[in-house]
Amino acid sequence: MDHVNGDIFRLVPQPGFGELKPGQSARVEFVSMEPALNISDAPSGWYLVWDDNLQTGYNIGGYTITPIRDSTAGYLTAEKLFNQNKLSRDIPDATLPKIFPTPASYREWPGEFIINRQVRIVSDTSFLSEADYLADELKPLLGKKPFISTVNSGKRSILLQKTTGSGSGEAYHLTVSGDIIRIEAANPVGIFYGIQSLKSLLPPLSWSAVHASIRVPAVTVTDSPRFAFRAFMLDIARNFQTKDELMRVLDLMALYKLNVLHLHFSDDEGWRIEIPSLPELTSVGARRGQTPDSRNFLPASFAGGPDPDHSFGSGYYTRADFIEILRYANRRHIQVIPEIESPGHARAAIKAMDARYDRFMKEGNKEEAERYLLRDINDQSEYRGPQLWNDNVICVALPSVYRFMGKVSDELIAMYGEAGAPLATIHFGGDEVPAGVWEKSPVCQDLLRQHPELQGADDLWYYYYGKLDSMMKARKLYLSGWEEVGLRKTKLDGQKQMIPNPGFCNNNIHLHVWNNMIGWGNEDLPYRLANAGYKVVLSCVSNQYFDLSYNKTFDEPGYYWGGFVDIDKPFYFIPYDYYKNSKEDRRGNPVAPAYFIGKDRLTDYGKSNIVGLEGLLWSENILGPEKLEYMLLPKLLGMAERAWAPDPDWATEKDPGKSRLLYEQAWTQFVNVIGKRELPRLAYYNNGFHYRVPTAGAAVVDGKINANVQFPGLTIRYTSNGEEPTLRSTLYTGPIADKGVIRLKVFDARERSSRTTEIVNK
Ligand code: TNX
Repeated sequence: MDHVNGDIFRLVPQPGFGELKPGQSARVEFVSMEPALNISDAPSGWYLVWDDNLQTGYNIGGYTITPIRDSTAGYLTAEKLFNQNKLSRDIPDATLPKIFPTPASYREWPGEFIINRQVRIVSDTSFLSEADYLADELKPLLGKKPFISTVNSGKRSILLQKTTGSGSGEAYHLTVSGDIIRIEAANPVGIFYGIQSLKSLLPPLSWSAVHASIRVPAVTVTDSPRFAFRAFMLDIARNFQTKDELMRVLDLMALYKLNVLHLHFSDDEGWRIEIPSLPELTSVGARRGQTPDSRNFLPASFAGGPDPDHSFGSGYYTRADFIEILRYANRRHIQVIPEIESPGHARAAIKAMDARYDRFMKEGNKEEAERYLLRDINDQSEYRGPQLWNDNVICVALPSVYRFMGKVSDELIAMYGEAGAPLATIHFGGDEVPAGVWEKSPVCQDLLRQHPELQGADDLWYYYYGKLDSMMKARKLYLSGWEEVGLRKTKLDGQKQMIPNPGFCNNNIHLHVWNNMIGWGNEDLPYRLANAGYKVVLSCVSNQYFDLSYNKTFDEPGYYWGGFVDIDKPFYFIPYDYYKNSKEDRRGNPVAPAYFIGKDRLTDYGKSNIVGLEGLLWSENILGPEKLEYMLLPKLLGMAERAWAPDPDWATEKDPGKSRLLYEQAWTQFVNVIGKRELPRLAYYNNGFHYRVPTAGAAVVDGKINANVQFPGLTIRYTSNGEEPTLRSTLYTGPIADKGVIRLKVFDARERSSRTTEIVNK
């Protein structure tokens, strides 16, 4: 077995292997570099390549993965889950607020407004775009798009009114009474959020069919968000998502009042936006399949298989698609931040520009060939990044690199212009550049000689980001990147150390800081950077990485290098003091509060530099839209609550005992809202989202099986005859006396179900 590159490995028969006849088998054993824990650790995407034709791969059909039964792995058992779920008490529906995320101020009154087909939308002229959006949103519920008018004819209507005076940016006021629905705001965006709250107020099953009338409870709501920057990052590079799926994500973001889509559209394994003047970016960079040399397309990473025409690894948005996406986002008051990941994690762009180079060299046009080249062809440097590529870092000493970045930036800027969508920043990555790069590149060595102030290859980093910063400023944009953009490598007592780089700290650079890994020593990095003057978007791996597996179960997919992330992690995150609520390390072991003694805390000045929160979904394991929705939902709702709702009392309460009680109350309310209002809504909204239905917790108590679920409102069904539970199986209403193997499944409003829980009652 050997490593090819990146995540690609191969098994090669050695002399003496002989021949495999139909029906025969061979056994291959190997020891992996890391322990395996869940299904995502298994090798995947197997196919066959014959030595005499490396250009073609053959799918070898299905395979099975046998679960690991390791009692020492600390898996989440039915009993452990049962104990966790005890905090999810079922509380009366009437006590639940009917708007989510929690508004700043909310009151319910007796009475209701009936929305029916006669309802009109009466809008101030400055809110006609929002009025049209609201009418479109109501259409599937009523079977007809409501009539929009700018004159109030006294009929039963939904009013969109402009407040006089200085309403703050995104604030709105919503009143529902027996005869009127009124949304007031100073700005279109406020009206837009008032509309989301109105949708939230509708009975959750309103989206399941066309209704003659829909009852809206009487309320008064005054609301505005806690953070101005409420972001979701989606990686469409590792695996692609279609335009339709991206639009579904935008709808979801709008519903939960998120306003920034950070689009990670380029990485080692893909480039997903067409740049017409650089066609290889997508003709080579947006396709994956069997290839020995990445000349025509990229390798078959992440289980994509050998055929570039049938792979979740292939696909891109045409220029027209992307403009359409930007318009769609803009109508929902969502800004899209494009990310050109560089100088590392840039293999797709590098290989695409190599292909362009080859094309022009064949024509004998060396000058044009070199115009956008991203690597020094004489570079002998040896390196391997965390994702095991040895050829994925751009050479920052080449002028052609800046020409490329400028070119792509200008093309993107033009697309935003055509879409009429705002663009304030471009994110230039900065992630994971391994040691060893640039060291044996003649071009880099020349540059270092010309710039004596740069003391070695490490310092080329500042050179690169300094130039990008100026490039952005010249285009009236600010620079965004991962935390490395604001870090300086140095040493303390001979040990490697990263400090906030004083050189760039007051340049309005926005850092999306992910590394607060508990146990790696940089737990306080987001706070140190904010204290030093960098604008910080909290993107913490500990709580906000949605691609991390929900929990430690063999069948639960996803990475877990940064811990396990279920909906509680983003929900209990305390943005200004997350040490206070860090409950476990990345292995799921408890951490004591004392662990954080000596770590830098966020100063008031630092606080003013925290721009907001970001949830992130990396897509190495996301093969297709259903997998995306499974990892995203319902975790996204925990993060949406934290980004929009006021700072909760349990976060600020100093007394640990009181804080815990307050938290448990808040959690109970939250899980009831999710289970009884948001999941039923999402089961049908936009034809339904494929959120994860949690598995049942179960334990033997006094000789009977007791069962429970994370979200009250979902139902549990079981069998005691060994069969898989179905919709016809017995509904769980209380302890089960049956003996033997009990199998339980959780069902949602649309009758989708969870994986099965098995427990024995002896
Ligand atoms: C780390 S955190 C990455 C990504 C991976 C992700 C998987 C960061 C900026 N980089 O390249 O996709 O982990 O969880």
